[in-house]
Amino acid sequence: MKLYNLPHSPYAARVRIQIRLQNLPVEVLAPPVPLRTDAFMQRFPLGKVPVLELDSGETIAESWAIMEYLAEVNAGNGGEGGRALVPADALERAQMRMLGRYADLHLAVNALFPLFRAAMGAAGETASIAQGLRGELAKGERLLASFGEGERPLHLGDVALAPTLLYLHELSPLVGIDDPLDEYPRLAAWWAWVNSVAPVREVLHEVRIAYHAFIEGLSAKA
Ligand SMILES: N[C@@H](CCC(=O)N[C@@H](CS)C(=O)NCC(=O)O)C(=O)O
Repeated sequence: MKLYNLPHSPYAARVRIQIRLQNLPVEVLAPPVPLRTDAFMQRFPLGKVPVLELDSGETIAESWAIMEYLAEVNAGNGGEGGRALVPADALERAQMRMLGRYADLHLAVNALFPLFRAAMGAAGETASIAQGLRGELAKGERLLASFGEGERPLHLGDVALAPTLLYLHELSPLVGIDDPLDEYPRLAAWWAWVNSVAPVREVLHEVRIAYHAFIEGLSAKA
């Protein structure tokens, strides 16, 4: 299998984390045709990265669909030495999906995208972006509290959320917030926990470096 990847993409990063955690036989490559071209759209209908290409030539887009597919076809422990990332219990699986949807439908839409637009130079109301960010982080704090105390194994929801939080750390200083998790102890403890897992920490580090290179590339062009 092949994963078409962009080094700074938080969505591709999720899948790269999973590949490493589960030790999956997936080759990570740049897209074979340039993004935002007809050729790309023809080959990959949704027009976004990441895309997983199977050995049969079928393609799967959308990071969550890719992660669930990889988890299903590697049910159990993943590749040799890998770990299961989908809980056996139905409630815990629902919580895993809630965390993933919180990352995509709440935190990204209402906090990360406005911050990205600000980073790209769009005029935006700093105070309202900061307020939106705090509101979404407060949701995450309550969501984690609703899951209860106690240790649990890492799951796909954690893998999905981690790159989003990395970007929030990178971008929140733009709106005057140096440490976005300062007032959210559960999220801060969760962040420390996921970063204690080497494949998570290593991929996040790669994304941070790639993001800085991407931004420097943009400002060199400007
Ligand atoms: N919901 C999609 C989002 C994918 C996405 O937005 N990918 C960005 C990179 S982070 C992309 O392909 N951008 C290229 C473009 O929009 O032309 C997922 O979860 O995979």
